[in-house]
Amino acid sequence: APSILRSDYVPLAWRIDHLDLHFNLDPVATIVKSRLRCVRNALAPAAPLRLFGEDIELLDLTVNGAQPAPDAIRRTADGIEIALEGESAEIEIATRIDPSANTTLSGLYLSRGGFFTQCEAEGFRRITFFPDRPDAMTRFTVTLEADTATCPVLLSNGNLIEQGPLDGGRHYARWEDPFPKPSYLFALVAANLVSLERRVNTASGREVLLQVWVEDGNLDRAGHAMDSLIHSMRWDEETFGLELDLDRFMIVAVSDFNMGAMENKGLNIFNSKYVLAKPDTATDIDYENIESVVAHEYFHNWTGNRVTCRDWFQLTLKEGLTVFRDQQFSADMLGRMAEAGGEAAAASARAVKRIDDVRVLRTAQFAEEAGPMAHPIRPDSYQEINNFYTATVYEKGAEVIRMLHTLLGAEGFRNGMDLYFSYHDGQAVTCDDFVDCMAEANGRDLDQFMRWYGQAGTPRVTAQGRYDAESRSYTLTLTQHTPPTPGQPEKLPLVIPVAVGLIGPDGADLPLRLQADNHGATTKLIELTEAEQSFQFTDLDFEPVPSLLRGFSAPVILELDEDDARLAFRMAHDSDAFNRWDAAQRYAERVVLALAADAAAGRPLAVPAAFVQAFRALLTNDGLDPAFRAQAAALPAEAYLLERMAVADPAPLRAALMALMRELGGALAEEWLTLYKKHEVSGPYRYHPADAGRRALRSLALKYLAAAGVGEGLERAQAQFERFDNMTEGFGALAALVHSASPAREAALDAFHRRYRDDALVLDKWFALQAGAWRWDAEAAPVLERVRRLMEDPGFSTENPNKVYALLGSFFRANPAEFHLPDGSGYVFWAEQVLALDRRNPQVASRIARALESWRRFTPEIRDRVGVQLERVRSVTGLSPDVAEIIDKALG
Ligand code: HT7
Ligand code: ZN
Repeated sequence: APSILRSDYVPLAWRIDHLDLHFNLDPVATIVKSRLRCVRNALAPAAPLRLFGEDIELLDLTVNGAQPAPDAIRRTADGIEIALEGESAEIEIATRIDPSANTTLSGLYLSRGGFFTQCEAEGFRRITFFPDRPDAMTRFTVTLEADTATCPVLLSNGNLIEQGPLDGGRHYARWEDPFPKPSYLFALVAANLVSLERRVNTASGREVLLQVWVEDGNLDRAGHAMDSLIHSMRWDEETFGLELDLDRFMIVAVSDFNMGAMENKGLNIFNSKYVLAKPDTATDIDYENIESVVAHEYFHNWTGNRVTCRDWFQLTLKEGLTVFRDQQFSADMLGRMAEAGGEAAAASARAVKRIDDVRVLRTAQFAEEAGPMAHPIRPDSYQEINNFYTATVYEKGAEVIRMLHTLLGAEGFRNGMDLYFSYHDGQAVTCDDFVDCMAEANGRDLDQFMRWYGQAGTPRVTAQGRYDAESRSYTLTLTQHTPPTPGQPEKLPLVIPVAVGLIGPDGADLPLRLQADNHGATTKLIELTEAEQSFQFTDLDFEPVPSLLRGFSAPVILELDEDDARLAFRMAHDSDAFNRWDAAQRYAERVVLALAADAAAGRPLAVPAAFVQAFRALLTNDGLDPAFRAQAAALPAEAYLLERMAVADPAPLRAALMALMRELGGALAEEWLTLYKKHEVSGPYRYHPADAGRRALRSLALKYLAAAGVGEGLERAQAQFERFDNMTEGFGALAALVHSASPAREAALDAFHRRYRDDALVLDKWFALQAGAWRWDAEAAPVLERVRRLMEDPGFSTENPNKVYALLGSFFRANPAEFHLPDGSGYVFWAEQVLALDRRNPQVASRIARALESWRRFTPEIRDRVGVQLERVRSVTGLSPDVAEIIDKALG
């Protein structure tokens, strides 16, 4: 497919200042009538009106009430062009669509008998012909007509202005959205739903109606989403002075959805996974995810909807900024909840959130940037925009915004945001517009900073320190280098904020005096702007241990030459919780990779005693919050470790991880059991970081004990599984049993299935757990056999994205050793599944296809086998542009 280039942007020749939409909803033949008021854009080159349309049938089209002359209208590959005269025109269009045949879940589709839409990025053109691009801002009026019995609830964006019965058992509702918006923010829902409602006042005293719409029977699972929405509203008022601008705000849960959720104006549509929660079906992590996704979509109302993107290359303008906002919100919420346990508990809860966010970045985004899909947070080209809702655009984009926040300070950042809204409210703008506001509000030149938007690749920062006893000074020399990425051989130096601390021999932070200033703080922000720079710290009586990039102050790989003793020292003393965790991860990574090398060479695997010692010290340090200890004692993700291997080789890596878990479980069995007993949570379940931290540490203890086959550990897991009253503990115990050689694991899986077979979201956990399972029992069959069998389970369906991600996604992404079995069976299965999925739902197929994009990093044996399957997929005719782009780039 041809590439679309950022440099090809041309403004719209015609603006649509109003759109009147009328839907006669029918599962197989929905008629959509639209009336567009078009106005010539004097600032753009003259051109015909360009309307996009895809997979829809044109029934009728008039211009100013008449049939257009045949030569005034032209069908194009992606729609219609209409030559218009004068300064304005009214176009009326009728189209027919078949929602029942729409398996892509983009445009108008059916889910469990209801009608739902998903229009970002280019789904609106699958509903009617329209200038379906984000800079076409239009006022919408929408009328919905549907069968009253099957679709008693009719929703769209904005305010409900009229509703009533119609003949033939049908009814209608008319909605008006007072704010101009691009078509990607349009939504409708016509279904049989019930709502949880709250009326609250905004900061300025306006009463607004909040609704969470779910299927009947799920109202008892809607409360947490509602609370999260109210908390989000308050936070945006307090933090950014941003208020809800509508009288009504709705969240709707749907079971079939390609992504997490969608910020349609006033009518957010959510994957039910990010709405529904009650203690016996949702884990602490589910609760946390719901809070952050509800917040994310709500925050888009300002960062995305009121100010939107000029074109899709600017996607990070709304996504990076909104992810940063949801991360800050969650950190504040967790910190606030934890405050009851004191200031240190609050700080620790925030640090744990930061660690979670960085884990995602380092695992998913670093890998993306090291592979054939590498792109800057603002890409220069794409073939299929749906492939660019990536970890780079979202997570690295959020890190870039975070760096602005760090460099400008909270107040400077807020001033920049205020200016952004004052200049651009109601507009579709670019990333430059945003950074310009930050620069202007702070009187700061951010030209060099803009390179973060255009350069792909994870920068490497190396550090070298030299202590001079005579001058009592310490010189830190930092260098930066960004490796080449596809299409970008050369990189320029970036602005990299590096938060630095220096630790004294007793483990306490030293006051920092940088030459030419005298602050004496213990963490100092330095700005690395050149390829190499030195910074001198003075008044130091000893050689310090540097603690760099505190809080992960920039999205870079920090290359440090630290020996084991120094890592153990920082594990024990670094006052920065993030860096303390990072020291533990670095040490664990070093140990695992050395064990993997031993496994590959057929040498015996022996875990260094010094590591076990450092690990024990951290684990048993009761001064540290349990949630933090659970983070620090969890080994780095397997996918991350594969990236860190010079040549990715899943089998020896898995052998190394198993050996290390067995050793840590067995050697520290007493410690794990003590921790398990000591951190029991009493009282009814509540979603709270203090309780969640205790549960996380106990689940981890069970996991290590079960891995090592410690009898008492397995008994405790079994007992916890038999008597749980919340899903976090139930699933934690089940996961421990499944990740063991214990024969009890199959019975536990069966019992869980019997109990939850009719609960789709819980069943997803059951699928994911088995697809990601390790073979602790050497006699067990390959996991692929189980995955194939589970595809036959009545609860599984390839038509539901959550099921596909849970079973197939977990197998391909979370189980590298089983996916990459030497017989190549995993790749044949992968190709079969990608091709089958692509015929129904290209977006889902493309996500699954991406599991093999980094294949060139693997061993020659693996590369040979994967290459054959990639070629097999490429050779199939009728491949979607989504999958074709991934395969072309992978093979490229
Ligand atoms: N802005 C939303 C993106 C989204 C999406 C994109 C492509 C295909 C389907 C989709 N569903 C939602 C989600 C968000 O970032 O808030
Ligand atoms: Zn978003």
